[in-house]
Amino acid sequence: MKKLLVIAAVFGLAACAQPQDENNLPENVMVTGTNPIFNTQFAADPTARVFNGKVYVFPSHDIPSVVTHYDGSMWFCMEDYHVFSSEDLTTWTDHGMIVHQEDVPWGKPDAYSMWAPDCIEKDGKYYFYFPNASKTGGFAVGVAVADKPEGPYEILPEPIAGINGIDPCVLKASDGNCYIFWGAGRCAKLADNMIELAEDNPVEVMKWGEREFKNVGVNCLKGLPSRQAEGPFAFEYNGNYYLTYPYVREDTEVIGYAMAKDPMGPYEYKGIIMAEHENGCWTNHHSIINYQGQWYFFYHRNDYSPDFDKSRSARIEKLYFNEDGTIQEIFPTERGVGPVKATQKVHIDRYSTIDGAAIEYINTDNYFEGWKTVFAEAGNNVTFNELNFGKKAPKSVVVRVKAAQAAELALTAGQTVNVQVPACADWTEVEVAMPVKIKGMQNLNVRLVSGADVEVDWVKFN
Ligand code: FUB
Repeated sequence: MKKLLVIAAVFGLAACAQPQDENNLPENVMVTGTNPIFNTQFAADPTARVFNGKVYVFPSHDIPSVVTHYDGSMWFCMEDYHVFSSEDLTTWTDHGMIVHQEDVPWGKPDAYSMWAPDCIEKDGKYYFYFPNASKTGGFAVGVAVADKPEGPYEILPEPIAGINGIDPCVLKASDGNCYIFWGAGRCAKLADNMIELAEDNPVEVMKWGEREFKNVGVNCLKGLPSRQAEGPFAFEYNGNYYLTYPYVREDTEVIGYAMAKDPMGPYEYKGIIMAEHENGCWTNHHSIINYQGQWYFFYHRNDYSPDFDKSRSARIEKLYFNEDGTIQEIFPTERGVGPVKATQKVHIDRYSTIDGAAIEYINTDNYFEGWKTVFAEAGNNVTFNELNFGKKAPKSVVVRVKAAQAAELALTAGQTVNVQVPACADWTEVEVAMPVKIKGMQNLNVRLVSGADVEVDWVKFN
């Protein structure tokens, strides 16, 4: 990479930036703090759980497709599961692969159908529920058991008898029972051993109301304006049970929800939590947790695969309830949740607000390289909220930039630093001494003051 020494006469100090290694983190650790939350692999259907004071995410793992659908198009392709954890929702550890299709005794070893999973703790054991294509046909739901959320997991020899379907979700209810939901509107009480359905419980006991069959699919609740439901996620809060799920409102999935006073319903449809993805990604699949007093909504979109919506990436937003227990609609953001340290590469293309600037992929041959912010003309700007400068004011700031002509950027986080950018056709790290002391939590605004067609990859304070 080309480096330039930029003399910032105004501040009297300038230096070449050193290569940056994201603070020497181990390979399995990512610092994102923005959406998507994982940048090393695709991660769909993110089921988040809080175990031992940490957030664990059990997603599906999309890989480049070797599977074709009945119409010959490329299809969902998943051969294993990884588990991720974080204490701050900013720094994520990939604990590696926990279950692989070739190790599932009852599953087809080459079906690539390891769809949306869940994990629940009971009496110190972690029960990982996963759907997979069964050797005997159709989908079944298997269980793998571990002593720790990150594994190692032991895969049980048989799937759960009585469940033919996808997308298991287990609700640990305050009545002391666990209920398993799956597929399009099924629910059953789990036996105490967590690996069988309770004997006195038939498989389809969900009091959905009268089912309606239409030529477009199955309606799961009478009066529910849905045509198909999958990916159920049930939880309990404040005396209410919530059944949240994707369904097709028009052409692609939204996330809607219903509420009940009993874990097994009847659930009454309440509305939308998240509308269709604007980019046309057909699926959405989510989970909801309360972590340290804040509710979070995990979901997915095909950010790192804009041309193929079966390769998806996990994202997070904050979720809020109304006083009557209903849920406020959530809108996808790039910024996601959690403060980001100013000493890390701050990818301002994951903005909180944007005015005039445009966001583009850095490398369309490798979308995992992420995005850049393009400032076409003076005045274009973006703001990145919750940037933590800590107690020690940084001495310099580095901007990774390309510029068609010499330009000036203004970086404002309470106080302003002006960065003179030379014309540079290749990515260049321009470092400028800080003329002001910036500390604490700030919102950073980056504005093009003069020049045109300036691209910024990231900003980092040293
Ligand atoms: O990831 C495969 C399937 O796509 C999931 O099981 C569905 O919920 C949808 O997200």
